[in-house]
Amino acid sequence: MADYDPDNIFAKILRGDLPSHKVYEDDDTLVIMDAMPQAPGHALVLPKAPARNLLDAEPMTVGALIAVVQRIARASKTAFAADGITVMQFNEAAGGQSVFHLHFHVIPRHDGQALRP
Ligand code: DGP
Repeated sequence: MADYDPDNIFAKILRGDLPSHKVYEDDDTLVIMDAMPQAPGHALVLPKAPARNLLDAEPMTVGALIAVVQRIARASKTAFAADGITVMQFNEAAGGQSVFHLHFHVIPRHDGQALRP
């Protein structure tokens, strides 16, 4: 697996070098809206700690992150009057990852509506 690249897009957002639509922040975690949403309300949950993906993240980092994923999933279900929530997470290019800083997708879903590609 490649090393962590400190100049990936999410690292730049976390440093404040690039803009983002922030929806939640605490000491360990930042939540932003996805710039290419697959459905309205598509959010991304990022650890502030550098981690390329789930395969190289510290378990403590993952623990804090998943608690926020749950919090955002619950809040999104209410805020977007969703029928369900999809949580997705990809690892390495072969696994569908395109930005190499660990993140979870949290996507509000409505009955009968497919995700945008
Ligand atoms: P993936 O690495 O495949 O899990 O998905 C990366 C996601 O990041 C994808 O849904 C699009 C989103 N994205 C890419 N560039 C930016 C950006 O500059 N800002 C934000 N907010 N999202 C981005």
